Amino acid sequence: MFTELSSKFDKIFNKLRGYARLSESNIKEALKEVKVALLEADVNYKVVKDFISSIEQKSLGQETFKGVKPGQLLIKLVYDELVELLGKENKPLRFSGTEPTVFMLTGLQGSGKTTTCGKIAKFYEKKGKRPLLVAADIYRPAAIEQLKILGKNLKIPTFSQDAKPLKICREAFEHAKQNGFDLVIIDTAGRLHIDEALMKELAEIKSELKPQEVLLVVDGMTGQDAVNIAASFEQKVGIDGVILTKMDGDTRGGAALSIRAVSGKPIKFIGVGEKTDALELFYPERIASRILGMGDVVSLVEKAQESIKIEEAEKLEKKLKGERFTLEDFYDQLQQIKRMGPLESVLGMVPGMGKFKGMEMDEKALTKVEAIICSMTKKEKVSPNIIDGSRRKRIASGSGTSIQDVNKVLKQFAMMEKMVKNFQKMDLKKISKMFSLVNYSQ
Ligand SMILES: Nc1nc2c(ncn2[C@@H]2O[C@H](COP(=O)(O)OP(=O)(O)OP(=O)(O)O)[C@@H](O)[C@H]2O)c(=O)[nH]1
Ligand SMILES: [Mg+2]
Repeated sequence: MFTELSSKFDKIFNKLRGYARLSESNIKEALKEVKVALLEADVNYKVVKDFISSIEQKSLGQETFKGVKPGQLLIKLVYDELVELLGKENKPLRFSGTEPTVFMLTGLQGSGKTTTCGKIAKFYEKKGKRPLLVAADIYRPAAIEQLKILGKNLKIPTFSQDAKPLKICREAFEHAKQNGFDLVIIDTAGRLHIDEALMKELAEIKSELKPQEVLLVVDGMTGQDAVNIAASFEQKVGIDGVILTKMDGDTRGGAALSIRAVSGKPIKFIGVGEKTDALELFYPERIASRILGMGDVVSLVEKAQESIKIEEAEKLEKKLKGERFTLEDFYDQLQQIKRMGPLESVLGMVPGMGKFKGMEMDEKALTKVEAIICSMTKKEKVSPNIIDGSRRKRIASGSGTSIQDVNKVLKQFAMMEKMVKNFQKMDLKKISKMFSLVNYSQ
């Protein structure tokens, strides 16, 4: 399932995995490749366009987290968007409260209606239902026989009659009521293309039997054509959901990824083989993981997103509550702020911090700061004012930097210290909230 798309995604994201930072052009490039991969998988063009622009927007203001590389974060964004596209969550089939429940399966010829009727019957029998299969395809020779054989193999009763489909369905419903069946599954006739007479017949059965679910069975290999099929059936009959079959084959993914977004109809089940138990409830999250093949990365990012807020809030709170603010803390704080988002925008929120505007906060600069701080003695880290000219020279040579670099760090530290003092005067809750560290209103 989705093997081609999966391996393309794998290639695209593997390139990003190693990067410590991602530039805008890295992201753009990767998203362009994602776009091509989706189009090649025959996903509807408009769906692809919206998909990419949504990720682009979200990736702009994205925070980074401890232990999570930007490439991994982008994978998570793509994953979230896939889940959204696939319909977020599984929508269970509806059941009637008192009378027998009716499911009606419709679709083009050979899409897998009859097979899926059997699968669904088995699926719900296992859950304690008493299903009755109804043979309402009187047009294709041997169609009734096919359902009967299927029912016999599954040990599930089949209802058939030498009559028109509407009458068969009506009688089947009565039969179910009389004989304690609580689930009526109607197998309707296939059509090669959208055929007015047959559509009318389906609409009649629907309005008479009032099924809890009218399900459109679509061959998963159809690609984005599935969208047109769904639109026709919706217009002429009205459908509640979609079942995609033959997903075990080498489907490109176009049908699965387009149909929900364009038709608004949820995918409820997928058929994954010819055997009668080859039916799965459709879970968008599982499918997105399968497509991306990166469940590990997704859960890593999710975990980091959860833990970071609590952990950082506790740390910051402790510092602000009165412990001495040292140069080591300074280093920690710089990294924290870096993770919170673009430095300029964070500092822009702090009164009197305009001086920091435009300050570069790249990985290299941080490494320098770290080296400089590491070359100081413990005493110096706590009271940097004792660092005189000769010590500055020693620290510079010890850290492989220049005296100017050391001076710069000490100056930045002094500013940071002032900022912390400002913080201490402010309400702690407000500060944490400002950095979105904890939501105190919860
Ligand atoms: N591999 C695979 N084959 C499937 C799946 N579902 C159905 N098929 C096969 O698709 C073919 C057509 O299935 P049917 O159930 O007869 O399709 P139908 O929609 O009832 O066809 P008509 O009654 O002619 O309109 C059969 O050979 C099935 O075994 C599936 O999920 N995976
Ligand atoms: Mg059939």
